[in-house]
Amino acid sequence: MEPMFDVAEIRAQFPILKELVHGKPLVYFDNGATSQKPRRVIKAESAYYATINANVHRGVHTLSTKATEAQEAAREAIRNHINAKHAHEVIFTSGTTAGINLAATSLGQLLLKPGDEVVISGMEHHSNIVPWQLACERHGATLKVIPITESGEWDVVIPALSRNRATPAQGRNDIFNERTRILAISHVSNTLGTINPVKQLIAEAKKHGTVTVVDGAQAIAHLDVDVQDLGCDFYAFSGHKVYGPTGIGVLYGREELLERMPPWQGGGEMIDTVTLEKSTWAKLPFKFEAGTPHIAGIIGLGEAVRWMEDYDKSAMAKHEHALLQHATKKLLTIDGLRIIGTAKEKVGVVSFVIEGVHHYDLGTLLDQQGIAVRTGHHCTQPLMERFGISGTTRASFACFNTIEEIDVMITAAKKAVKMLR
Ligand code: 7TS
Repeated sequence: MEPMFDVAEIRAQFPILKELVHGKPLVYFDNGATSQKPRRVIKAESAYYATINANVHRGVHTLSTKATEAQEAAREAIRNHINAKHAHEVIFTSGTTAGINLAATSLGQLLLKPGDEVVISGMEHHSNIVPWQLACERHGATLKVIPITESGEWDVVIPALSRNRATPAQGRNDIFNERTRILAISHVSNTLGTINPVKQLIAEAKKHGTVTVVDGAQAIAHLDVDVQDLGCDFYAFSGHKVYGPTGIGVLYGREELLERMPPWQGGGEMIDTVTLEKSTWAKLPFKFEAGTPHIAGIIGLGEAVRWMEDYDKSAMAKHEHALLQHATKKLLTIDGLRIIGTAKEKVGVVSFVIEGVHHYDLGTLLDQQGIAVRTGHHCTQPLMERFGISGTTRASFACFNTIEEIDVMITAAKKAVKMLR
């Protein structure tokens, strides 16, 4: 039997969906920027403050023990959610950006020498570009970029994929060589929605001894992420894009590499011993968690992944795919509209431009109707340059969105286009 997905039951758990915006029911299509939070997550965070607020790993007193236990239970829930081998491979950060900066700084120090190469792709978010530029600059390494096709996919030959194709792929096949130290790529593009064949590219990277870092910011809420199956060395994501709180995120790292890497930030909690001459480091994961963590955020994020685990992930993905298909079909009925990102494998993200209509104006008029979309370059300026555009209007869906909401957006967009042309 087909798994059931009751969207009304899901919607009832998100208090914000009852809000009115400009007197209209909120239609929230900006989940790529941040997703909304179910009541369970909001409650878990406030219950920490209301009942067990204390610092972790510090005191012998009861509240501190309870806070520590709640934090470590959240770490275990997240380990389970991404199928990491060990809970100490789950490092808490403030978000994807911090996770990638940690990886780039520490791996850069461990691995990069003048003349080495780091590979990223042309569809990366700025937070998976700039930290690598900084690391390359610091260590005299070169940044190499996988080009992007017209449909918004990596233009690269991956033997495991091209074997099954009728015609061989055209793209670059000179990505890896004996100097390639790090591959840093997004699992899913925030602007295009493309689901990248990360597992296959990671397998290629491994043949060259290249360390792999995956930016999972846009994948974690939509795909069944299994870090061991992907074979990646690192996987970064933000809590706030997976129905969890802001200000908290995760960097998964493979134990063997985390052990060899130098710490990123120094301070309390990350040390074993300190003298005025020299310090030694705490064991994993604490070596990478300097200072008081965002305890409430960690507990909230743990609850968010537990909440997701209560649902059939494939039914959720199916629902979101139906939203994507419906939105794509309906948007294309708007005269002069072009979708940016037409890959075969996509999550529920549609970016588009409309002839004679500026994305900012369209976004403003949609907001007047209670519809939240994002406009602009989406922190992917090199990708905008690749497509020769200044920005797009982007609708990004979550499991609580409905087909009816898409129809509301289409009607509003058609009205807006008439006004703006
Ligand atoms: N990587 C990707 C692929 C992202 O989409 C984002 C945020 C980040 C990294 C950074 O995440 P943060 O939580 O550390 O800020 N993307 C977006 C977006 O598409 N619209 O607003 C933020």
